[in-house]
Amino acid sequence: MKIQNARVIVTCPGRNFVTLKIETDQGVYGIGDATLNGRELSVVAYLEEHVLPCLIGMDPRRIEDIWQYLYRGAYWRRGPVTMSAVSAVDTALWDIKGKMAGMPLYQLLGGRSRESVMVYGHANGADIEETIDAVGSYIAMGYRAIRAQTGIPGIKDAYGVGRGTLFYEPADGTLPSNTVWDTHKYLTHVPKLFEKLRTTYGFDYHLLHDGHHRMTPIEAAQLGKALEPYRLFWLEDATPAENQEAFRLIRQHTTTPLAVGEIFNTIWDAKDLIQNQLIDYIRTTVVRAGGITHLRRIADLAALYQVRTGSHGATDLSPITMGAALHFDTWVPNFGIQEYMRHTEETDAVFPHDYRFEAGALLCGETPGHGVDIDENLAAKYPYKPAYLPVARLEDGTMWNW
Ligand code: GCO
Ligand code: MG
Repeated sequence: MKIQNARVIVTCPGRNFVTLKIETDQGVYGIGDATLNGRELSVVAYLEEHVLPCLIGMDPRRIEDIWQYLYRGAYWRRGPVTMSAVSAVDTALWDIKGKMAGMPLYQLLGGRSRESVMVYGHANGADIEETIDAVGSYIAMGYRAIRAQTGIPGIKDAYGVGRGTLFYEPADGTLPSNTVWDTHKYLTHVPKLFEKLRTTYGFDYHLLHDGHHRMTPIEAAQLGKALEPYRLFWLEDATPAENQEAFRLIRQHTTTPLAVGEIFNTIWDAKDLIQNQLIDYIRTTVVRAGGITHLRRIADLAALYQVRTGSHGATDLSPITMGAALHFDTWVPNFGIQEYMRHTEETDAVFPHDYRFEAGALLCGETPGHGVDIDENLAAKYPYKPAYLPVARLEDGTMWNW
């Protein structure tokens, strides 16, 4: 069996998605997500110029060997562009293997560990009252876990608050837009949101919050401590994790569970965090961290230290990543939760899939492979449009983390 053809499809049904399609000499094909928000075309070039020519003629059944070939063989390891490309190849090959075996992906991984995958949705509002209402509407939709973000008085365009509620995710403009940040104002305001949420809805629902890399370790420690009475499921990206040791300081001061890793590419980004038990949830996902093959290694390391998974599932990852992640989640023994920011109807139409939402959970389907396809004719109707995430500056103009 040989890889006969491999090509990249770029489509923008509301936002940009990069898809790799690998075709075999036996008529079976597989698809993988290669989307890197705001840097999409760099992965297209990496795949087209440097990866796809090597794949032609290879045996698509040799997933592990091809992974090692692309990782070790490149000499230049890791990094978001490389690893998004490796992930796309790996995901497409697992899709092919599933189709060849006539089995859904989770069966190939070792079978079902749970009946459904608990997800969390995104509730946000311009102020506390709006966020409270948004959480209420997620509860009405059946969610059992909800991430809550709110606008902060005195901060224009705070992270996590924006146009529309269900499909929120800012990536607009041909150049990044500017936002302003002030951690002092944020730290004063956010505990009030969670106090109000618990008074309104009680403790039967899981609440989550994303700090989006804005705080220093000691500020994150203060927030974690202030939120303890409201028993969060997790506080995410409390501080940037380039220095994994930074989490030790947060950990020393608070029992609020910590999650990090949506921007990690490999097990090395998470190794110290996991081995020193500095986090509770690891957020790596299929498209960012080397596909199913590498994600499994990260999850297995995490399991040794009672760290659970909580895969990134924002709308800048295509339904292919969501589909593959759900098979992974259905199998992985140390599953925690799965993020689920809904894709728009246009996106869902371009990527027909068999997963479905039910009672606060997602269920992967039984279609062989990962269960997600691409309608290429429809995809062609939505050409690529440059779109960037915003940037953030402090009030005095200093560049900060968005
Ligand atoms: C999350 C995230 C995302 C990111 C986005 C960047 O927790 O869902 O932080 O919303 O901002 O994926 O492209
Ligand atoms: Mg996040």
